Amino acid sequence: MRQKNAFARNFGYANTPSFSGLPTFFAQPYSNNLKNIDLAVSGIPFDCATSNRPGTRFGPRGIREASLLQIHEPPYGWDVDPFGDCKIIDYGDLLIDYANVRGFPQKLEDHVSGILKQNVTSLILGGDHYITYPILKAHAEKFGSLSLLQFDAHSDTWKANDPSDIDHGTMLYHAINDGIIDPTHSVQVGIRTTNKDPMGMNIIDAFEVHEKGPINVAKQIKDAVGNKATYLTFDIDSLDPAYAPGTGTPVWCGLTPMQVSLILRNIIGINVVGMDVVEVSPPFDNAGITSLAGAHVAVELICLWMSGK
Ligand SMILES: [Mn+2]
Repeated sequence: MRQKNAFARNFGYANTPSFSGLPTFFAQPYSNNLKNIDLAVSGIPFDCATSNRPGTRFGPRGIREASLLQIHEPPYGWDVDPFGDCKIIDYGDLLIDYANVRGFPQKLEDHVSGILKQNVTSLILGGDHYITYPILKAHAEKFGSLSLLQFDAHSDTWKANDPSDIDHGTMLYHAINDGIIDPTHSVQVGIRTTNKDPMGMNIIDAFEVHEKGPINVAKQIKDAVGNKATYLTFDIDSLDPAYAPGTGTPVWCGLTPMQVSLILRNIIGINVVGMDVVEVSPPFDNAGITSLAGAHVAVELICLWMSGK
């Protein structure tokens, strides 16, 4: 039995208002000590790989602040209570040298490897979607070839020549060629942009989600990823711009939060080994709804990860 996380249960009551204090993720302790920790949440405020409009460097801060709006009771509709039963810390942000973009990928890979080596699971708050590439490398080093479960409007597998390119639209092309993602056991959900070469990835586009419904889609996902070590990356632009306008490259006809929530709650049992939520761009947000969506997705991913343990 895990030690109860007493800190979490003091959050949101009259003596510890959610609107005061330092805005850590879900009011979890801010710590750089990974000893006996189950999950480290860290921010990667990097948006130099953005093809359209930037701003996701403010994503981790936006998600942290929005996370404090969530009720402090166990997340609704799940059979787990991560903030009561897991030891979760806010591991802070990776310090990025904005003047040394070329040095960033290795720095990020080392950051994630440092978490995984302590047998702690990593949840990353982005940042643009490029960051998933070094994160995947760190996970593949530990777990071998990975299944990728990707929620996204874009495939991010557009062909590119140079693996050292720092680009949020080609990193999965390189990751598949590297062999760190096994495309036959990977699924992209919510796609609605054209890429003639899917590179063998299983694609459930946004139209298919609307037509078939989330329960059927969940079954397809479970069949595809099986028991393989699965990395889950959630690009907030998988949601329709109505729910997530604050993102670099919005595309209409996206998923609804309810569809996402139902999909995630019906793939319990898959072997999630790492997670990220990316592309939240507060400067383009309205009323904080994209940050709010990012914070809710992050909590849902934590519940899914915990449910599969
Ligand atoms: Mn993406």
